[in-house]
Amino acid sequence: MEHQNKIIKTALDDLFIERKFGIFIHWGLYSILGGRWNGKTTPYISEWIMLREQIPFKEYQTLASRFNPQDFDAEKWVELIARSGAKYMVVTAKHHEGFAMYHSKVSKYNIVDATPFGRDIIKELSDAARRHNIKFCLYYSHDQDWYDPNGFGNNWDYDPQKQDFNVYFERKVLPQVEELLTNYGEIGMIWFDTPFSIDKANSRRLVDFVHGLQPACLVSGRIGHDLGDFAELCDNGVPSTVVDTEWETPLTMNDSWGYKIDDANWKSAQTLVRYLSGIVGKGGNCLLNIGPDKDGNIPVQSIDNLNAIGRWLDKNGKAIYGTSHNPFSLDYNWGTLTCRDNRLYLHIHNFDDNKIVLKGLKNRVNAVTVDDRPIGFTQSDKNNEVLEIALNRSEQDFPLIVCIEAQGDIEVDNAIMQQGDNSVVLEASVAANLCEKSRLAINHIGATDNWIDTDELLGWKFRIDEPGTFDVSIVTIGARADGDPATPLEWEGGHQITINVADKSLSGTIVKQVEKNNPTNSHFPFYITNMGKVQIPRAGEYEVKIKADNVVAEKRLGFTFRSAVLSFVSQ
Ligand code: JFZ
Repeated sequence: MEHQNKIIKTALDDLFIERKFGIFIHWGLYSILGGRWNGKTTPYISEWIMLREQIPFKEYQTLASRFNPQDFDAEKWVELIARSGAKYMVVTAKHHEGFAMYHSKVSKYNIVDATPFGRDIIKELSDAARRHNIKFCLYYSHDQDWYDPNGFGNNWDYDPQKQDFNVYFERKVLPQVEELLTNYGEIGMIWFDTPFSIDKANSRRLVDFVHGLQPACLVSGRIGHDLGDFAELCDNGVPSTVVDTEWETPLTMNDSWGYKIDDANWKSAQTLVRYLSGIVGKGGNCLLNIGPDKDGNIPVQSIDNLNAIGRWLDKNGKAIYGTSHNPFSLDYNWGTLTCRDNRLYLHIHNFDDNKIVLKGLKNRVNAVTVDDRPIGFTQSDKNNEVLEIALNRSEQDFPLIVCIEAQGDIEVDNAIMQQGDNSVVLEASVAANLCEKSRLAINHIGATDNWIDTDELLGWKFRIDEPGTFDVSIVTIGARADGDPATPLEWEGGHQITINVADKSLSGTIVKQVEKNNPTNSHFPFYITNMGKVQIPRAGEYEVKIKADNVVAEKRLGFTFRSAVLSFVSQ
């Protein structure tokens, strides 16, 4: 057991400290449809089309006879992945549709036996990955299987009352996982997903089964019952502050995972690099998705984005690979940080000043560089070490990496402090829970889950160095009530909230006064309510507390609180 734990620890360090960035590939029979069925576009993610459109398996399975991706070239795909700077890849060996993208002896419903193409793409990709030093990993839908009569999820062909999950689990899942972990060399990780119905005993069995076959193969957090080797965040989820365990964000380039003809909502390369940098700053890995089409071509937008990310990483990879998360308690308005030994990397995502002010670094600084060229800085020893860095850069440089070379390993004061613009950001994720019987948890997008109870009370202590008048606002965020990613975000307002700032109480109703871009996650915008002004006349330690006097919870979302912000107005 102890030996096994050591093996896992080594594998975790390799993936989550050294590699940081991976590519997800969603490819299956759904790629042939590209999100269209009977002349109409299926809503949201395209690989769910069989369920969305309730396509009978007898009809859906005929797609296999049309699967003939003549342009598929494993070497070309992996070359592109390597060029993007990714260090691992995860390929769908079987998605919810139930079709094996490899030569399976367990089920004829597979790419070699059931298609005119007849090639094992998992074999070709695993060989190519090894040639390029990319850690090869697999996705396997262990719970949902809409083809198997006993798999979970297909209630349009099968009667759920008559299904026996154990039969599916014994006769398909275990033997297919065995094939995957036996026939394709070392597998870095297996990405199980949507544990909607599996019980704890079966999750446990599957974890042990994987480790028995390949002790160093990591198991994703979505195995169910918290039994994974690392945490998998919700789709496109990014936390608000550092999460100090191994975790990964699966990220889409547009909105769908599988190829979708009508999804043109592409993120730019700059946005994607900001995601990567923001995620690594908070201590996570970024698994960025591509959805090749029916012919085996990767969408041109994805190719362009991967090439651009690769160029950025060629120059700035030292601020990503092998680093540890932001040592401060919060991100800054201008971006995030990573560090390694005596180096602190500032990741500047955006800024509208000509200098960066960094408070709380305890080390003396030897040099500050951009692209290995020294730039000007001043460091005072009063006022808790304020470091001022002169910057004058154009928007296209962002994220811009600034490297601080300090004397000795980086040490910081990570109290909550004013930002460079003197505002104070109080994130739910770093609040103290002041209600004894609190059940409040923070979700994968940094907001409170299920704030419905009026007994809840959150608080923060922080320091003010620049006193003055502040506008107080509350940031809330949308959520998905039923956990289904294929529905739009929902939001509830109308809650009566009281926020106590430096002993002054402000009360108000939560409404969507302003919608603002969430700087680290374009999928979840901020909704802002202004609560009024407070005066903080002197420097010193202060406290903020927030409670709900009344919560509206018709959609069972409640008060989806992300942060309270004190914006500096004047001295
Ligand atoms: C899952 C898959 O369903 C999806 O197709 C894709 O592979 C993505 C990476 O992972 O996304 C889901 C789907 C449903 C839930 C969570 C994640 N859910 O309802 O909780």
